[in-house]
Amino acid sequence: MSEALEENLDFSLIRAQFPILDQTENGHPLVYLDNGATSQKPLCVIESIDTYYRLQNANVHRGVYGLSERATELYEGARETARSFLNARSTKEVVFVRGTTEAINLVAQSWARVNLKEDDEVIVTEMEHHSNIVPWQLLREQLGIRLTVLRINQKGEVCLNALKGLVSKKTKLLAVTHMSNALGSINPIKEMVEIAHSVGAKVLVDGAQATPHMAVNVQDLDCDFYALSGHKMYGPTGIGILYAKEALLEAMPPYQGGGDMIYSVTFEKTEYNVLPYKFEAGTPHIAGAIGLAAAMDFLNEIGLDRIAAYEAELLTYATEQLKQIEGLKIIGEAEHKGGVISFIVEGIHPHDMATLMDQDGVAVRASHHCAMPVMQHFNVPATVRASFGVYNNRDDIDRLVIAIEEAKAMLL
Ligand code: 7TS
Repeated sequence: MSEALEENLDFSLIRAQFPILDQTENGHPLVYLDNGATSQKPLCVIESIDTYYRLQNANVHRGVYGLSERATELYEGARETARSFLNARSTKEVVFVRGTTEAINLVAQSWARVNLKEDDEVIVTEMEHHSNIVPWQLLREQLGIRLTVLRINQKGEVCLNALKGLVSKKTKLLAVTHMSNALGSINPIKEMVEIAHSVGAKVLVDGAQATPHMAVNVQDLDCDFYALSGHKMYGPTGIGILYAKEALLEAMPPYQGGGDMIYSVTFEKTEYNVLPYKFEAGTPHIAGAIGLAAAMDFLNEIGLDRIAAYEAELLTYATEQLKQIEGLKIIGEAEHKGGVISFIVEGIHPHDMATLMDQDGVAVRASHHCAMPVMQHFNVPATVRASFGVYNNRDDIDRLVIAIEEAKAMLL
């Protein structure tokens, strides 16, 4: 990673936005490398939530008094920020949900439940997070659909020709992650969408890992559904987005019933609200939506293309450094890869490794990363995963390397 690139990114200004990073862990300055699990929050996000609760809090879509009107404006303003961030055609296509998990379950239980029948097929890849596997298994129990797996190669990549061979008229949905949380692989979504569409199947993209690292343009991808989580992209927990094409949402039944999602209710018949409110039952996470919009503004201000270039250089540097460590094996070496390095060290269990690294102030995750089929593919019980954010730099990678070496010295 060149210093020029760090300067270009105003690195010290960005880092100063994250007060949580200015603390010590076990006597060492904290190095936070678990961004795949959740990212830290910049001051602009923290302050937007603080201001909301101090000065702007009221329920939305119901009060005629000023405070409620302003809260509604902020909430709907956040929806417009999200629409623009994803380049959706309309705010009707932007549904606020709890996160990626809820977005996928919504699609499974609303769109898929009424549009799929016995023997219809959902294809998922072998690198999916459990959030993009289990909802389809639940649907399999409910409808008797088939769940087919697109296998990955030893680098952790999907093969487009294999997908071409797999799809058929029976395929109704391809559910695929944009970027793998366990391997870092970035999938060729546009090409995969074309293949799925050629047989009339819809495509759901799990964008949980992609949105903090690269520009996403849902119209360009032409995906039918796109799911994301605020907390992985410098926003709050408990808020996320389901993007879906308007015609699909229009035809889908509500996912949950309650206040806000109705137009009128009698005991005989209920008329549902217009989009996107039909899918937002109950008081929403207003502060969360406002915080998420602040996070999107933060990403836009830096520029996602610059972030992607910066993190690509960081990944190259980290890969080179880690490859020099004897006995260390990187799991997942896709050509097109984001800022995630999963690894194992011969003779050391990943949990022991991560526990000792914490003693050095380095926070990494050791687990199956909620992607157990990926672990099975590579025949490992777990990996240690370092996942980068926009506030990480070469010094953090150097500390990562030292922590691994020290753990090795202790355990081997
Ligand atoms: N999809 C992917 C690709 C993910 O990485 C995650 C969370 C989810 C879905 C679920 O997101 P949620 O916000 O609804 O929980 N991944 C991780 C991880 O890698 N470590 O902790 C959570």
